[in-house]
Formats: sequence, C-alpha cells, structure tokens
Amino acid sequence: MTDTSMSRRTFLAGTALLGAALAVETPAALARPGRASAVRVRFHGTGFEPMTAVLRRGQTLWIDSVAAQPLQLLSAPSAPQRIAQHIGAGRAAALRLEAPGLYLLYDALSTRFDPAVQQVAARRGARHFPLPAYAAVLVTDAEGSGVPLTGADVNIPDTSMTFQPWALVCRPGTPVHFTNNDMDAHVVVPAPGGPAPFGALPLPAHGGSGTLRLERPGLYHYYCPLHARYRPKEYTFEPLRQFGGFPFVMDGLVAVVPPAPV
Ligand SMILES: [Cu+2]
Repeated sequence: MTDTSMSRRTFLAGTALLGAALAVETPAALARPGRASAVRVRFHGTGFEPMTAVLRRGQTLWIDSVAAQPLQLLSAPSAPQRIAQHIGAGRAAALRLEAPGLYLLYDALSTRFDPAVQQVAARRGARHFPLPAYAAVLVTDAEGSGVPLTGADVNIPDTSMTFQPWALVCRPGTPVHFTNNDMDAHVVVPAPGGPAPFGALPLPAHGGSGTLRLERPGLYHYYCPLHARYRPKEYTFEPLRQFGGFPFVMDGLVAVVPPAPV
C-alpha cells in the first residue's frame, strides 16, 4: 500500500446515514437468551469499558449504562453510520451497526468532537473535565474484513501535539510509520486491555521517527504516556495539563483488517 496520509475525514467518503436500528431496554430484558452474537460495552459515567470493541456486521452492540447520569451517545462524523441515542441512567441500548468501518462514539453531554483535530475532548465545565468519555468500535463484514484502508503514516505536528490522523486502517504487517515533528519527545505504547501488546516506540523530538508492524487483525489503541495517563477507575485517559495539546488525549488507533478471502 502507499504511504499516502489520509485524515479521518476520509472515513466520511461513502458515508451513508443508514440510521441504526436502536432499542432501549431495561436491564431485566437483557437476561433474554440468544445474546451470544452480542458485544457489550459498559458506560461508567466517566468512560467506557472496554474502550475498544470489534464486531462483525450483524452482531449487536449493547451499551449498558451503570452510571448515575444519562448518556447521550453520539458518533463522530467519520462513522460510516450515524449513531445518536439517549440512554437513561442505568439503562441499556442495543445498536445494530450494519456498515463496516470505524466508529468513534462518545458521550455528548461530557465530551465534544473537534472537527479541526478530528478527535474528542472533554467539554470545559463538564463534571469530569478533563476526562473525555469515548469508545472506538470496529465493524467488519462477515469475514472480518470489508473496511476501507487508509494511509499508514502518522504525524505529530508542532501545533496540536496529537497523533494525526487519529485513526488508521491497514493490512496485517503493514509498516505504520510515525514521525515526530514536535519539539517534545513522545512515545507510542499500547493502551491497557488491547488485543496484543507491542513494545514501546520512542519518538525523539524534532523529526524522530519509528515504525510499528502489527501482524494480527484487531483494533489497537495506543497513547503517549508522557502526555496522557490511563485512569483505570474512570475507564478513560486523562490528558496531562502541561501538555500543549491539552485537553486532547494524546492517543490514536490502528485497525488491522485482513484482505477479503478470494
Ligand atoms: Cu507525548
């Protein structure tokens, strides 16, 4: 594949507002049989657990709220199918995501999507500021593929101090190349709970670079521990205040999808 860098705006290409099939049910209703094909994500008020999930088309994504406050679940504009769902405190919702692609989901009551940076951040004035509540869901076709590829270059500009683009989609073994054009050093490390840990990738200041090769399909969430800290009790990342990109979390995603079988 080429090294053409593409922003998450490219996920907008081919966007179809299909309208997710949605239902809100009480927790008692969740005890029904036949949920083997479902994937569950819990909303804790501050964040989501797990923060990443992989589904095949047709599987149901359950969002279970165990929070004392409502959840206004919203998808970023880059999602291949728009999600907008109000889920009351302690309630649950079933989402059918039929369009393969990468969905960045967040709680619009506490978190906003920034169209310039193409990343979420906590709303100033929100109760848990600067903690953003977000999760990323990769939906593949029935064979585990079917997701459009992007470029495989990640840049750290000297302006926003974030990983650009925030999300990539590539094949197994594709070299993902990071370049640090910032005046500070950064490090790429796997986020807790990911599919397979990889070694820390240091990126020295002023042009330092490194390459990551992920051989197994999955959704890999990474972050820079110099500028963001995982908060296990809050199920989200905290952007560190001395960080020039504050309140953006210095993190990113690499979705690794196999080619369709021939
Ligand atoms: Cu950093």
